[in-house]
Amino acid sequence: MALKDGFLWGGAVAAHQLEGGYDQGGKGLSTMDVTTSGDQTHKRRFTREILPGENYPNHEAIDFYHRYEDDIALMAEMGFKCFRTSIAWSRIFPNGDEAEPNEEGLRFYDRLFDCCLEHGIQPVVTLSHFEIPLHLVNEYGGWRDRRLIGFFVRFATVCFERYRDKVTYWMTFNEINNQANYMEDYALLADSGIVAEPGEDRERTMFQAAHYELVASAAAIEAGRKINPAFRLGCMIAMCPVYPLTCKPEDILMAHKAMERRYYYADVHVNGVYPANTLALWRRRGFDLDVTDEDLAQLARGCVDYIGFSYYMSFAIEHKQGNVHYDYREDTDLVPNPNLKRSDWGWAIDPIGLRYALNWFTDKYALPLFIVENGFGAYDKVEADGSIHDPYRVDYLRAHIEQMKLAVDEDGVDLMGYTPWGCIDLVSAGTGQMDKRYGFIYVDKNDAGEGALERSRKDSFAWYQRVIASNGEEL
Ligand code: P53
Repeated sequence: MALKDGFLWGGAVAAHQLEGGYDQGGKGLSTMDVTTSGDQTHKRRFTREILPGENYPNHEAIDFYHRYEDDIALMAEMGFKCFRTSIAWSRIFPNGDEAEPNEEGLRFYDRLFDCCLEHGIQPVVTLSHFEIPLHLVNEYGGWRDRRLIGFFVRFATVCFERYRDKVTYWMTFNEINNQANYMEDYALLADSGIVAEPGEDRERTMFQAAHYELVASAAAIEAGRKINPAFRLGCMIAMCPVYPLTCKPEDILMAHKAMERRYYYADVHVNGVYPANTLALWRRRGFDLDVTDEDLAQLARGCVDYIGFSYYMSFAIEHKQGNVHYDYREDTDLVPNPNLKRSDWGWAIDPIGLRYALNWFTDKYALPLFIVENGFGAYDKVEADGSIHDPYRVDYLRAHIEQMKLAVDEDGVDLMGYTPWGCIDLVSAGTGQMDKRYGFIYVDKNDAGEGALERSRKDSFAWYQRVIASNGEEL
């Protein structure tokens, strides 16, 4: 038996990608409520307000807000032990900066978590998953502003106190390192609510915002521990290992530098201090960041208990001539890995990369790990009889679970659980599409927003049910 008893099999989603009900229950607007849909060739756009004639896929999403009871029953049918979702900050604090929370928003998550627990499903909760109250962007410029630390800690504390006896597993910021790709507008916006100004030094902006987030995360963790010492408080890292394209020393060092840039956030979460490489980079750039002694003390008091991470793909990089400082530039220096196939969205399929990632985290941090996202975004076809055959999804997940088991069995990785992403079809974060599907449960809705929102079981549903029932033995 590779996996321990009590292994947390389940699935993962995020509030804005499935709830809908964007203006229900006293909810305020969130950044994702004013972000349009896109597709493979068109980027999503942040419009700052709701404009007529635009398609905002998160307004309705899959209407989980009204249908969660039936959806959780389907997850229970698959045998889920846990269900990872996020709390929409703007349901609890509609503007983000109020003194008192919105009771109706709190009650929604009471009902949702109670429903999970009645089915024997543990909620696993991310506090900030790619959205913040829109007011915090318009009034404060998002995480550019130090005052967001206080607002976030208040939000986290309210959630910890309210759901003290319902939720054990928490994560502070989803894929906090996604913004390492700061040249992509979406990366800055999703994580930090930052709209970059023309000509601004985006790298500096990113490091400053990420610093405030890391301090806020540490302060929340310190508060959470006092509220319930049994809480398990983690971070969440987007793990895309960066491989050297060749064994040229320049490429090896380039890949190493890329890994430092993508994962310094984990160093801070785990060790409570900035690594030397990041401090050296700030010095070299001449960044005079707002980092106080009290901040540094706070970081050290709020280290995580475990590392949650997503894994979809690996990257490859080569050292380009003239890049004397081995700076990581995700938009220009990544290259296709000739050894790997890609999804329809260009994501390299690399199951062994998951084993590599599990080993890398374990060797570097020696903490329990939780794979809180993994999955295959694909187009699905509904047959005339309503069935959906998705062997490509099963192939992807099987290959990754095999590698995950090897990491536990042969490499000694301490793994808490596995929650594939988008266990029910939902709105894609990157493109805003519905037709980029990850689910075991199909949702009848397409990119144009058409469909009756009915749910049905794909072939992968019964497959995953068997996987869970056999604790990963029957793949
Ligand atoms: P979508 C990029 C790279 C890796 C993970 O992504 C990413 C992204 C952002 O697009 O995000 C995570 O929906 C994220 C989820 C997201 C999921 O991966 O673009 O935590 O919110 O939906 C899949 O296909």
